Amino acid sequence: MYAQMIKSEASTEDPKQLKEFQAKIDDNIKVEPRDWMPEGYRKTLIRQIGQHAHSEIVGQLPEGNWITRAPTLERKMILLAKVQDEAGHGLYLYAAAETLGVSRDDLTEQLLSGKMKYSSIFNYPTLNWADIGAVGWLVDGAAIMNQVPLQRTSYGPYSRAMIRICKEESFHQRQGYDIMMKMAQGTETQKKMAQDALNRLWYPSLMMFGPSDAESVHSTQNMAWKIKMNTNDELRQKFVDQTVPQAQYLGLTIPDENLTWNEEKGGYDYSDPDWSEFFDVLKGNGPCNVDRLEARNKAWDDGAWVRDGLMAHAEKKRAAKTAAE
Ligand code: BYC
Repeated sequence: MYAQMIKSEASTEDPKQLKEFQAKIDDNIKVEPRDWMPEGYRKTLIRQIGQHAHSEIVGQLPEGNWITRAPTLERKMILLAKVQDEAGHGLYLYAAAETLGVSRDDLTEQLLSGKMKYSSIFNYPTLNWADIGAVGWLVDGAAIMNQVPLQRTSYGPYSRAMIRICKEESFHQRQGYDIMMKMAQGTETQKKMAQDALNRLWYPSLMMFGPSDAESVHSTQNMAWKIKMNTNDELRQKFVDQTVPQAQYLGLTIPDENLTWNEEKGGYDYSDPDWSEFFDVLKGNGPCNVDRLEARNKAWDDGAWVRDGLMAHAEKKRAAKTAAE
């Protein structure tokens, strides 16, 4: 009986179709919404794109927190534009996920109930203005490192969304670095704030790339399907190598005593983040997990009247159209 069950599950997908699908991926032909795809491919994409969309939406919270307290009108306008961009990124990504047969309401419900994840980084607080600089520099910097290769990902709608998103992310990273420059070249207190922000956000930024390759559950299959283009450790290494000279230029110190240039590998040796902290944050125990979900739930409840109004308007229009026919 059990053997039969396994057999019937395994036989639900035609080996010939699976082989043709893999050949298409290997030839770098994009998979489009109406094409046949293995169920595992579809589910994985919904998970990854959904998590990514939620990250963009929740990612507005730590920065939005500082819009009213930005130090100048110019900084306020820039931050406002950046946070609005993140909302737009969330929308492109939800739209890409919807092409896989999941509804946006479904995804939202899973975020609000805590069933679906968003990036661990957004469970850390932004305590002062220097943190806004460090978020733009490090968090958007890490996001770009991960997302530039995703422009070549195998699923067409995701890949096209990533092209648009990456254009905006590089502006985000530069605005963060610009804030850090001002702080690092400012008064002693400002420089201390910049260093303190780097100290607190460095390891959480390294965690954004996911667990080490040895611990990564999905990497092997997702790389074969080209849903993911690099391993977590490859991207983390590239991020460290890119960021160290940027910190040196700012006159700031990366909080890692083991950081040394390794001539042989052509990259820096660095200390791993505390992985027990990472897994704890994923379980919901980070400094801001509860606040973030409460804020999203409140926004959803507060927006009920808008959704009701839109539905009532659509219903009225439909009724008027039917009456006229
Ligand atoms: N946070 O097998 P693995 C942004 C989970 S930037 C939370 O390696 P995978 C933004 C993973 O989901 C951030 N969870 O997984 C920037 C899996 O758990 P489940 C968004 C994480 O998927 C600035 C488990 O750990 N970017 O939005 O192959 C401003 C095992 O990991 C994290 C993206 O989402 C994490 N850091 O690789 C505003 C990019 N890392 O689901 C907004 C697209 C791992 O099995 N995503 N997990 O329970 C990816 O490239 C991949 O999903 C990851 C993880 C590299 C993140």
